[in-house]
Amino acid sequence: MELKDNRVLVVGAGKSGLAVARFLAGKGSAVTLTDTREPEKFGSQLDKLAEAGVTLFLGGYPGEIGKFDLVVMSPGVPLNIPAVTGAGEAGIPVIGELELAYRFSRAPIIAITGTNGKTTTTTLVGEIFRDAGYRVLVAGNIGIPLVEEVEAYGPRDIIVAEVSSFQLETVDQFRPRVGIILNLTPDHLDRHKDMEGYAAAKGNISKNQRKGDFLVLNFDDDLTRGMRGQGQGSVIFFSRRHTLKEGVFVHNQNIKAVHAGESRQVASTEDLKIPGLHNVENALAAVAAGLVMGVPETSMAATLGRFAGVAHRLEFVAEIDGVRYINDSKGTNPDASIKAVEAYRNPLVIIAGGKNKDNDFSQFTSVAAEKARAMVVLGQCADEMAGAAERAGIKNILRAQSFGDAVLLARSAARPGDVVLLSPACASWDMFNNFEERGDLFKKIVREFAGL
Ligand code: UMA
Repeated sequence: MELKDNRVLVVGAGKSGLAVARFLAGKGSAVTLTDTREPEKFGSQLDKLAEAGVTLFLGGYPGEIGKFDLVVMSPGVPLNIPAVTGAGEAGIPVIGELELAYRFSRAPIIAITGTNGKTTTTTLVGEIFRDAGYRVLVAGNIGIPLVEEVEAYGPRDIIVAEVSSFQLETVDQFRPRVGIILNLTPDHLDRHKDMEGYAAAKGNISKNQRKGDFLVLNFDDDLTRGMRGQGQGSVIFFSRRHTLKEGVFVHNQNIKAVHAGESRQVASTEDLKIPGLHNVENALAAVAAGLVMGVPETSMAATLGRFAGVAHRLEFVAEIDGVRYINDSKGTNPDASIKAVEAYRNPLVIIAGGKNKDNDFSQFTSVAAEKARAMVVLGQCADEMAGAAERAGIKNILRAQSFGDAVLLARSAARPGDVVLLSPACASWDMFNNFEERGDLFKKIVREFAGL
């Protein structure tokens, strides 16, 4: 990809856009970085970029798209903003950071998408390959823009990339050696309009795959089971519920892998440290990736036996007066939060609410009603969440005025033996910059309770 002296518009100056601007400036492009945020919101963060010759256009977008040769979008910026809608007509390519990074990658890529479980599976796959002796880059939607590190990894290394539907919407040639689609349930419908649009974006993970590549799909999920038709990669199914002729599945509480005429027993599901049935599925998908890349099953078994999960996903924070506090701030949609609720047997005090992404909460609240001693609602969609909780029969619904208030209310509602579960079923963007900030504040408050 020729970048020298190319005039590139980078849209969005968050993690992704900043990394792209730096990368392109390093390649000698004439970069304009634009963002709707006003300059004063950035502090001194952009000074270095300006010094490196990047033109900043903040507080709005430049009007004239025709003066650019390429547009690189940040994943969080919708593709229909007026500033870039003319690009297609003018023959100016519009790509995202994932595509740009791909063009400079030399290591095989294992790309992981799905509505839920992406971060856990990506981290676990990274650990599987690290334990097997590979040099591994774990990056992407997980928080490290791929473009930042991609050139430091060669053909003998492995790149494990968490990829979101937003990132997959702007790929062109992106071709992972192994693509994984974990599951598909409604999410980001405010951006993708409907499930069809959302599934189409996810499906882009496999569209350029060729013979010798693999597409790992969840056999138990009606939507992903049907996604086998795209691209030329071989499909490897995983299943928690069915015994498969070929693929990775659970049989008598054992993870079994049947591939290329060989049957292997990998590990017992009892040995998994990560809680919940959804995490069994994540483990199956990770094993499938290891299997097709030739990682020995003994090595995978060792990794599965010690991997304890990731921050903000069913993360244990502290036990105070017999009450366990769990940070599941990464529960940013109803389906993720349903899985969180299902992972516990104890009575729960659930903290939920935030920015709704056009989701319906009724299924979440009816699953929650089976275990909820109380639900604390907060954020922009507090009324909607409270309404759904009431209809589902949750008796004790508490309204929080602030995030700190929510944690205090949860603490006073909980009894010894209960679990206080922060799993909002919503994005954090009404009160925080991201779910990490929300989870970090939760942990800070809980640790203060505990005097830690
Ligand atoms: N902005 C605009 N115009 C808009 C919208 C945003 O100018 O219409 C600007 C904002 O003012 C802000 C910047 O764009 O300055 C933010 O860009 P971004 O939303 O793309 O966020 P980044 O900080 O670049 O982080 C992105 C991913 N964010 C999103 O997809 C929303 C991060 O995923 C990812 O870790 C990071 O790139 C590195 O690759 C986070 C996420 O929430 C974890 N992902 C969603 C999810 O997992 O559900 C998809």
